[in-house]
Formats: sequence, structure tokens, C-alpha cells
Amino acid sequence: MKTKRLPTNIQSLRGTIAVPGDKSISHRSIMFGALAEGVTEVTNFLPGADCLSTISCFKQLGVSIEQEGQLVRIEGKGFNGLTEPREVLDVGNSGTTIRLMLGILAGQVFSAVLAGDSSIAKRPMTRVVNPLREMGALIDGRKDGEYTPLSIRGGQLQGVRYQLPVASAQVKSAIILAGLQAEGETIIVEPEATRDHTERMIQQFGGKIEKDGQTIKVSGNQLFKGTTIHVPGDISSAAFFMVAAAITKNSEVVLKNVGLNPTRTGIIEVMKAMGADITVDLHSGEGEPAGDVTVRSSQLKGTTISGDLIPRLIDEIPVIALLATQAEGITTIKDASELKVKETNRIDTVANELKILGADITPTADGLIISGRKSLQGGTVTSHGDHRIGMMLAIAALITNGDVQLEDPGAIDVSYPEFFDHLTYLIK
Ligand code: SPQ
Repeated sequence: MKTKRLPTNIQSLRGTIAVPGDKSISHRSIMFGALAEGVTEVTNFLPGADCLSTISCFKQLGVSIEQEGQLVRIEGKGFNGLTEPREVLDVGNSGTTIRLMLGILAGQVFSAVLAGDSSIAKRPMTRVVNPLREMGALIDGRKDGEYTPLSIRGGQLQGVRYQLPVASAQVKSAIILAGLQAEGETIIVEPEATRDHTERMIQQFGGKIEKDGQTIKVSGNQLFKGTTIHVPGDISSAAFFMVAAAITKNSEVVLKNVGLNPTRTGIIEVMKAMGADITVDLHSGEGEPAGDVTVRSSQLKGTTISGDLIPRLIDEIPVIALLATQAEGITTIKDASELKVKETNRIDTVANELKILGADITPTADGLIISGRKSLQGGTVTSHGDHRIGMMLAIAALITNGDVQLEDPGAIDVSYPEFFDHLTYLIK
């Protein structure tokens, strides 16, 4: 396995960077572009491995897509123009790809097989499969459709009323995508608000979707028109440098054009509650709000993170746990059992890897308890093939006293291929 020696014990982090495009929005721009009539152009697309998996799946469904770096041009086929794939659709490491694709394929009158890597093979799918079956799709797979490979034969769907058992934007989006192809109305009730990029993008493509509190309504038989999508920077990628600037000495990092959709900005609220020196300059955004975020070295204190804040920072919890190791007092993270079914069990991987570096961190059934402030030491750590764990550990290494070796750093390419270039640029 490849191992990378990480920069440690640095003097300061200073400079301005633009993090790559948002992963969730990049996936959705390809999907809606394919389902629209006419051409869609996407700028600041994230050319990370996950979003490239989405592109290759749509090419297999007969959609013509040209991608060069951050620019993508999609020749939309409309809801009725996709064609049966000849080979297995390979979603790679991407949960978003497989779950949203299932929603799209549920309304298509052909069959397809979906599979991904060894991490995808462990992630639960009945959360999406059950409502899609209820709507009329035929889906099978390992353990009655809980695990990949999954086969799906879509067809005429009926709208449903579905109360989501877990707060999940992927499940919500899959049902919305099926609802757009169903007869009648589909009503979805969320236990807590989750990222609403799908809902916003439907409107950008000229479609209709209603929202009333936690209830979402969508109807079938809509026509989407190709458009231009500008993807803002990914706050989940920016989070690593936000935390890095806060925990290192003499630091000031400016992150330009970061997506500031309120369903994603939980980390900013938590950093403020912990006493971080953070300022936000919000620009107006078309479809999605965005702005610049500046973070400086900070004196931090512990906090409690729970309840409806969790879905608004779910992917940032690994790096928030690192932040908490440098905060005075106890930080408690609860109501976050969804972390167990991400690319890895992120409760266990975060606790185990940070312990190797000397953190005082205890995993619980639904979160983590971290006691700060602890100085971190060197060691050999691993990403476990999880991009967010790999990046969190690279940020932790910045404040360790000994050498840190990171096993499987390549996992980071899933969402942030230029991560190490940006890190090297900021180290002064
Ligand atoms: O796509 P994938 O692998 O599920 O990616 C992750 C990530 O850390 O990048 C989760 F592991 O992000 C999810 C996120 O946790 C992306 C996402 C989306 O784009 O809709 C929603 C969240 O997942 P969920 O299960 O809560 O809906």
C-alpha cells in the first residue's frame, strides 16, 4: 500500500485558495443535465473520482458528455431518452452516485446492474430500495437488496407519501428523482432538514417542487430545460483548511467562493461556538449562495453538537473531532450514528486514528467524546480508503511533534485531487 510522509509541526498556514467545486452539486449537475432537454454547461465542476463515476454511468446510459477539467457539456436526453446499459454501472466509491442513480433508473423501462468498490459493498441500500419498490420499481441484490450488486428494472411508477426513517439527502433525492417520473404526487417528510441541492437544482432546470417545513411535494411529467450551472466551492473540502488555520499558530487562510447553503453551514456555527476567529463574506449566488471564508489561529473551547445540527455538518465531523482535540474542555458529538454507514464507520476510524496521534477521544453508540487540549504526537495512520479520514489526518499532522506517515493517501482523490498541492502552497 502507498504511504505518504506528511508535513508536520509547521510554523504557520497563510494564503488564499479556492477549494474545488462542491461534490454533491457536481453529481446533481450531471444527472439533471442528462434528464433535461437540450444542452447543459457546468463550470467549476469537481473532477474528483466520485463525480467522474457519475459521468461514466451516464455515458453508459447513452448520454453524450464532454468533460475537460472543471468544464462539462452534457447533451440532455430527457426523461425518456436514456438507453439500457450493456455493462454493469460502476459507481466506484460513490454513495451519492448509486443512491441517486437508483431513483433515476426506477422510472426507466429497462434493466441495469449497479456495483462499486469494497466500501460501497458494505453501505446500506434498503433505505433507498424500499421506497422505490413501493413506487413500483423491481430491485434485487445481496441480502434482499440491502447490499450491492443491485439489479433494477424500472417502469411505470406511482407517487407515494413517504416518511424518511433517517435524515438523508441521498434517500430524499432518490425518491424525488423517482417522483419526477411517477404518476401523481410524491410527498416526502424528512425527520430533519438535509442538504437541499436537488430541490434547488430542479428549479434551476425550470422544474417545480414545493416545500413546506420538512414536507416536500413533487409531481411527475415535468419538462426540464438544459441550463448553465456554476458549481460553488465545496464547504466540506474548505472545512479541512478552516480547521487547519484555527489549530495552527500564526495562521490566516482565506477560502474563496465557498458554497454557503444553510443546509451545509453547520461547521461555521460550531466553529463560532467554539470561539474560532472566523469571518464570512456572503456573495449573492445563482441557485446556491456562496462567499469567502477567512479563518485565523484561534483559542478554542469545547461544545456539544447534536440534534438537527448533525445533518448540516455530517461530513465535517471527522475534522471537527480533530478541532475538538485542540479545544479547552470536553466536546460531545451525539445523534450522529449515520457516521457508521459512510465510506468507513467514521465513529470508529476517527477515534482509532486520532488515538494513534495521542488524542483523548472515546467513541460512543452515536458519536464521540473528545477531551482537549492535547498535544499530538507522530505515528503511522491510515485513511482506510476514506477521503475525509485521509484529509483529517493530514491536517492533524500539521500540529504533531513527530513524523506522521499516512497509508493510502490516494483515497483523497475522491473529492479533493489538489488537496496536497493546496496544503503545500499554504504552509509558510
Ligand atoms: O457520496 P458519498 O460516498 O455518500 O459521500 C459522503 C462524503 O463524505 O463525501 C458521505 F460519505 O457525502 C454524502 C453525505 O454524507 C453526500 C450526500 C449527497 O450528496 O446527497 C449526502 C450525505 O449522505 P446521506 O446518506 O446523509 O444522504
